[in-house]
Amino acid sequence: MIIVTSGTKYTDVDVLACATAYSDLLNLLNKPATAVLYGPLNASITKTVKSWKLNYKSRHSPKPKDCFVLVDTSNPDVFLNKVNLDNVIEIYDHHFGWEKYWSAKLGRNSHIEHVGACATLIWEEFRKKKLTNKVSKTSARLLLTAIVSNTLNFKSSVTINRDKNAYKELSKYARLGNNWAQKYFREVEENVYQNPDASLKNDSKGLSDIAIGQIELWDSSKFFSKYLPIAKKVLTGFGNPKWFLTSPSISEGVNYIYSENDEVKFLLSKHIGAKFEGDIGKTRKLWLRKEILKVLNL
Ligand SMILES: [Mn+2]
Repeated sequence: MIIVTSGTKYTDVDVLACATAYSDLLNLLNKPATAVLYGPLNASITKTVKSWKLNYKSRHSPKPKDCFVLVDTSNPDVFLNKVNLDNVIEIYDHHFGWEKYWSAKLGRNSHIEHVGACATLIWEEFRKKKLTNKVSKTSARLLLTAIVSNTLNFKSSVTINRDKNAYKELSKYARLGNNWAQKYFREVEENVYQNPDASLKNDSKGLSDIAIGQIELWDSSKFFSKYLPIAKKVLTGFGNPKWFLTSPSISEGVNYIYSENDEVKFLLSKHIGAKFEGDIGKTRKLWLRKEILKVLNL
């Protein structure tokens, strides 16, 4: 049996899409496979996504003969004791840092590439095997949604044409309609508002120089009019006077920033062109946190 799996900490929509669609593809090729996802589902897996016919296991006791395919992550530490690294036969990922480790281990079966969503790599495998017209509706829907989610609806600069092409082809099989991206991000937003504290905590980083909170929303203006006290509480909790909240507002293609520290405001004005009125700033394009960290040299 081939187990298609990912990290054990949490399962996001890209992980879910890649694991289920790739195990479908292996089964189409007469290689018995199953998706196994140990981590709990996070806010990116919305109620509509859950209503599709999802086909994965959340538990599995690996047998010595099981082989593994890893998706959407490549750091060997995140598989805990669930994966025998010597029995890994293939990996697909779009994160950086472990390319050499995997290419030494797997050679051409290591597929770590700089695309917006790992789902794009999995769809390209359907294309290579000439099985695009055999994709299940659920797998097509999951892969398409993962691309929309990971690229922030194509507005993030990690997006490349390969993501757009995959999306275009998948939309024929997914049949989700033109408004799906908006509907999907609204649902993610509902999940965030049900538990803003936890959502913020799960997406904040206390670096030695600065604490940074991030919250990705379809329309951040609503969050900014209501939830700043919660954000302040979470971010001051890192014990550093230098903190800011960045919130990509996907529908507008800009970020809202919140900071009460003049030095931080100055840096963000200078490096990402944020225009501040009081403690609230706004950028002119959409910035991922990892891009902000890069320009700030953090
Ligand atoms: Mn991903």
